[in-house]
Amino acid sequence: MPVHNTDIATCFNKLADLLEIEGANAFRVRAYRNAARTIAGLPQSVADMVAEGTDLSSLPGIGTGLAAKIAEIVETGNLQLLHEVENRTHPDLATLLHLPGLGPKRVQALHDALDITRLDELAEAARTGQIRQLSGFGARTEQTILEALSQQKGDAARLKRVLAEAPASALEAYLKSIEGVKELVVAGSYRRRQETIGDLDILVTCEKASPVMERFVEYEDVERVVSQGKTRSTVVLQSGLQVDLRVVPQVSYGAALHYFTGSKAHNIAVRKLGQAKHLKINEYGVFRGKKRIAGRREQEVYAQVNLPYIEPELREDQGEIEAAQNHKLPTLITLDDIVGDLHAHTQATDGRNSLEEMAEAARTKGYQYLAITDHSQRLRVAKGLTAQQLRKQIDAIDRLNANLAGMVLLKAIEVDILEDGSLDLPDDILKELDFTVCSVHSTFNLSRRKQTDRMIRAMDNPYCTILGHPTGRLIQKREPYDVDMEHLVEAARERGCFLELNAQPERLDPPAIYCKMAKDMGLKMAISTDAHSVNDLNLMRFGIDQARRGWLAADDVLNTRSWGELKKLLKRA
Ligand code: DGT
Ligand code: CA
Ligand code: CA
Ligand code: ZN
Repeated sequence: MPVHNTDIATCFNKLADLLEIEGANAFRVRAYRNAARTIAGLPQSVADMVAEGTDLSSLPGIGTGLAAKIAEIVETGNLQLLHEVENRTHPDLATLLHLPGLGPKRVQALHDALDITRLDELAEAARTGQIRQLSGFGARTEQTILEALSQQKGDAARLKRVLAEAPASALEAYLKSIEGVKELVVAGSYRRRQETIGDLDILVTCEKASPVMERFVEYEDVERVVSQGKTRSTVVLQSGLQVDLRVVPQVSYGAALHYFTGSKAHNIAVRKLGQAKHLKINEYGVFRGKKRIAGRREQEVYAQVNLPYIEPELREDQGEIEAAQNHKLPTLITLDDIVGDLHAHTQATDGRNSLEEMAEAARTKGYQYLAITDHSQRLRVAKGLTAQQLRKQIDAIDRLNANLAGMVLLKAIEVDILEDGSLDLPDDILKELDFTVCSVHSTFNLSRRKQTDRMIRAMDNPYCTILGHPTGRLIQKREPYDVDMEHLVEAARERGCFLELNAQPERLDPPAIYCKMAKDMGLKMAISTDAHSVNDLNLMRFGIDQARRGWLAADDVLNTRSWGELKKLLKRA
């Protein structure tokens, strides 16, 4: 069975979780988490690198110790150290760690006091009111746990799209190597770039004699064959991911691609337009009576119902059909439109690289600018900068910029929005900066009115420029805080502030509907990676996916503009 980068990352994350519960050294825990992130973000397969004899310790954040552990996982499929730690802790405890409201200390406390190791035991204890009685826990924590558990149930079967990329491309390469296979596309929600996917839908065209169906179920990563037929088979991979494979004749390729890309609601709307013209539209083509009049290409399906091509990211039946009829479809932003990044950390706080390394990486990407936005003083999870330290960083950036050709580092900060809506650094240092990203990192559980007021008060500060990760959600892990987004967008626009679209694949914050709302209300957004390493600058593509699902064009996005133009936009009246 091939070892994917995500397998290695999962292994390290699990190890970090268990070590954290054990109370291991924080740097050691962080080293494993950082390694997991690095590996998950690599474009090439680590297993291939090992096979080629590449020195893994040349990767950022990977020392010789970690390199040896990676090789061990690739070669044996296991990590001895993880087994050892699992044996002395309790492997199930790690799953508890990721629930909102629970950290390593609390997980340990639940285990010690109530012998809880599993989610069902936790649910039971929460339902019977045992948790609120523990010291360090309250009724509110108990409630948070219950809500998180009920939310997890419906969600658990879905996989974050980013985690499906490696298995999807491995399977794609395998299927493409089978004789007689012509076209192949991963369709469904994966192609629509949804945040999470229920399963993979792979569409293939091939020559008649192709053994693709036989070979599909023999794929080495298949755990279970759910069904096998001539044109349609379903398997479950070792990871639990389900894959549907459909084979259609080449004349039907476009119609099938349209059908299996979905969404179902979009398909139904298009089919209705067909019915009005006495056309039948299905996965085999567009038919008038018995005669197939189109279907080779996806575009033809739309053309038959007098529509221009609609990008997969828009196919949710949320106004795209009407927009297409009225020639109002946006020209969606692409990665090539991006000329800089407005949110990045360095090792001055919780990033991994130096100013120089970040600048060099941005220059290599061809960016015109990169904003350095380290954390502000009070943030507990990171060693935030004091005003004095920030002043030093400003000087360091000025010195560096003097020697940077064709690229500029912007002086900025990710400043905390405190509970009362004030910013975590004094105005007289904020005014020295090119702009600020203002973020909520604490007190997530305020009422909707209080949370909204808090964030609006932050924007009342004339040095507030961009609201960072505006809803605070972590996909499948932490619910957004309760905030009135419409009100927030309106307030931002009135004050000359902007919203960030955070590109971290576990954030993708705000969700696409709010990107569209911001656009409709005339508010531009910054698509930012929130990079914590040079490698993270590559996360921009996930932000682009989300922006496209939010209907954004290049013009709706701040960092498609030169610094000269952007500077004018960011300046508050
Ligand atoms: P998922 O897997 O839950 O993330 O979402 P999808 O959109 O990938 O849904 P899936 O895998 O059930 O089906 C793939 C596509 O096939 C779906 O997007 C549209 C099409 N499809 C499935 N069932 C129907 C149906 O009953 N009617 C129509 N018109 N299309 C369907
Ligand atoms: Ca699917
Ligand atoms: Ca499916
Ligand atoms: Zn940040």
